[in-house]
Amino acid sequence: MRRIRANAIAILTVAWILGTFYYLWQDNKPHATPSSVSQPRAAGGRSHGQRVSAGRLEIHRDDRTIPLISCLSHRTEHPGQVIGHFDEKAYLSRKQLKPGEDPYREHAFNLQESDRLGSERAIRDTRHYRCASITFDADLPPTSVIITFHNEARSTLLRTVKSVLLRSPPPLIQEIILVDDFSADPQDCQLLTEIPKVRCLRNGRREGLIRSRVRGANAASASILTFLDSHCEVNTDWLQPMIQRVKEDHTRVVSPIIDVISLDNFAYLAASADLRGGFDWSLHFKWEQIPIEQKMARTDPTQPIRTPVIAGGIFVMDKKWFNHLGQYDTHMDIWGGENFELSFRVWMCGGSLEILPCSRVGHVFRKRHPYDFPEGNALTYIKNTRRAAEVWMDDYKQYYYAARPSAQGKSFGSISDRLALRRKLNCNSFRWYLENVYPELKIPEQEAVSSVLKQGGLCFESHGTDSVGLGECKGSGSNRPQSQKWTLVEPLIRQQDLCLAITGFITGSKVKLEPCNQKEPRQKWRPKGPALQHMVSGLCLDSQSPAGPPAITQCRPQLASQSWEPQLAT
Ligand code: UD2
Ligand code: MN
Repeated sequence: MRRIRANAIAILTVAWILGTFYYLWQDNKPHATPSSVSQPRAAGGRSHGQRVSAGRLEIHRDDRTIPLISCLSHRTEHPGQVIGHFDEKAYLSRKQLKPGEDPYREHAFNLQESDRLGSERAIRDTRHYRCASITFDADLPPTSVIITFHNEARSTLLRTVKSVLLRSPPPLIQEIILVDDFSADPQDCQLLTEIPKVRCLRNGRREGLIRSRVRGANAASASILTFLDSHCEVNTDWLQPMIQRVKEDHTRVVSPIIDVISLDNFAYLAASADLRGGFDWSLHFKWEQIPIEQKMARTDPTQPIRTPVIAGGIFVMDKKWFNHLGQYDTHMDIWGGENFELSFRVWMCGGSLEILPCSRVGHVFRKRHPYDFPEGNALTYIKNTRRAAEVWMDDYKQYYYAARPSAQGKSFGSISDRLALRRKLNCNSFRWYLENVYPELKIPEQEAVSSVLKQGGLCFESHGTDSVGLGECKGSGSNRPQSQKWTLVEPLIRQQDLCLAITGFITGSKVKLEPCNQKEPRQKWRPKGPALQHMVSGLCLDSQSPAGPPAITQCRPQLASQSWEPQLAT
């Protein structure tokens, strides 16, 4: 009896050991392929498929199951629901590159590569790792996405639209408004309306991107506007940071970091996170490093970057604020300059511009325009930037004209409605903008040519650090002493850092040298024939007599004592 019991225990022990081994062996078998994941197995309710769908997970399997779930939810939930049953193959196949055709000709990027990529490729999440842990309000408002285009390639346009639908939380996308700016084929736009949320507006004639965007904005039904170019790919969680910032303060106009999609092979490349938008006096946009003091102060790489201007194509703005600030200058044509006009207006009229490092959008930057400009590229850019300069830059527009002499005399239409807008909005001056937003933009040093101021055979000269008088002319060219070299850059008569100033505003007041200050009324002069007139008192520089100390007296330019003949000193 005892023997039978011992045998039974031994058999049970062996069975238990064998059972355990079998169990572990089953568990270590390679995973089923995703296609077999949904096929439940009967035994013991331990099918992989049931684990995923019913969520009955065993702790020691978690690390393997979680990526499977996220992959599944991405693959099966998203495309079907947000893209619908759009016949993508048919859409793309109607516009294929013909054998031997130059793939760059029509769009100024490699169309062959773009077509080959498909519309749903994965791209690298280029954000700083800390961005992934930022949370957003649960009740962010939805946005209308506005994409204007003229003869865009179908594959890039479709990828732009699909990336928006696939990489945005669906409730945040109210609609995608495509504004077809009179492209050759109306179907490029029209066919895309089969995709849920996509609307298409077609211009009856070519309007340019500025008026097209205004049309899109007017048609938008959401309270927040999001503008995109037609050859973009938005990246992970691109939208929430922008909507969050605008929700917190409707006067903020925000843009993402714009990553680079190679125009040759369509590789998605991360852009530097230390850049902001800047420009030179010719109103040429450029990316520039954040000023060093600001860089040092940035302890949190997820924080917004204040930017003097935006690149122009990709930004989010409250719709009411867009309308309140006067939308865009709709007398600007085709392309260019509207980003300066918008940027100056936003800053000068009470808003701000930011780049948000936790929002990333890729864009195909091109080297040339693939489309025509009915009035010519250069003239259009000049017209648009001239309008921006004339309306917003006050006296500083002189530096724009100095940097772009060809702009003078070119027509730019009437700006009275924009000037009225500026008055109505009670905007700050351009000087305020330079001092508060873009102090790094330096006022150009005007060509400083040094001259001698001759009177009779004598030369106007400095004595010591502050007094002046007439003296025998000495040397010539580079041998001439510094004390006899003057630079006349209106309104200053300058010798190095010292400037000629009057000591009183009445006739007979003596003149002297003092540290230059452009704003000091006592230092302001202008030429009046051969004489030099003090601008505020209206009196003229007079040597009185060769021996007497110079002073200001009533202007009589015919007097020898008031006649100064500037001659080049070098
Ligand atoms: C940049 C901006 C662009 C715009 C421009 C200055 C980015 C990424 N891009 O130039 O949005 O602010 O600077 O004006 O910041 N388009 C039309 N009608 C036209 C011409 C163009 O709808 O007559 C469309 C075009 O298809 C594209 C968008 O406007 O979707 C911008 O044109 P672009 O891509 O040639 O400009 P880009 O990126 O060189
Ligand atoms: Mn573009």
